[in-house]
Amino acid sequence: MKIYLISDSHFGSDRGKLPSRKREELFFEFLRMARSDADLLILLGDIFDFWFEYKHVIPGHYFHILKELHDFASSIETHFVGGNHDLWVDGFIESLNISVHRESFEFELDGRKLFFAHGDKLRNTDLGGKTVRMILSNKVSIGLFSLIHPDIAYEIARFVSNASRNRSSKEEAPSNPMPNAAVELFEEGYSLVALGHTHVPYLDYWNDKIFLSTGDWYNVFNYAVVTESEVSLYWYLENRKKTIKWKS
Ligand SMILES: [Mn+2]
Repeated sequence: MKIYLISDSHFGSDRGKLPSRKREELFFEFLRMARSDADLLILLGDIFDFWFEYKHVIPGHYFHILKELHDFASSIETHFVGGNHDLWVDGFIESLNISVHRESFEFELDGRKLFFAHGDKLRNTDLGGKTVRMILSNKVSIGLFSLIHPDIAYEIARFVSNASRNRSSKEEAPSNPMPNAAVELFEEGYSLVALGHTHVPYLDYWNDKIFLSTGDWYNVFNYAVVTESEVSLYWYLENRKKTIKWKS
């Protein structure tokens, strides 16, 4: 069994290492590769720099991504875990055959309990990131936000989201890439804790357990693969990877 993971592509934002359209093309390449190899794909948050669902409107600039994801999900089981930029989903993503998890996703592989979340809630996140999640998780603000014309709403979101990203890249360059909350999860019995959000790729042991930070598809271009025997973190553009084997 091969579980593929990818996070933090922030599609729609042109502030990454490459413009969004170029990152999307690379992502489609990645999907084609994963299609012939993966048994399961987990989109671990902040795939979209901003995602908001209206009753009658879907954002046109995401059309190609949505189409590719729909095609992919029709043959490979696909899960979407909400990030702080894209947790407001209300049926449309599900209509693409993708399972949606607002907070986290758990999976059992070969008797091991695996925990997947975007991770912003497990860290002391910056104010901007919190603001976006707050807007996107509160029923009243969602209701109010949905009254704004979508073109204006997406401009507001772009502004807030840029502010959030700038601040997180300054504040969150984590000297310790593993948040304390991960230790609690390990102590609860999880063998793997996999998080996104920091944009810092990291894979290492915590005692006999494994902590994975999925990096990003924004500046570094990472993805990860979990199997019954090992966990690998890939640097797609550099054609390199780090692999560690399960200890127990
Ligand atoms: Mn994030």
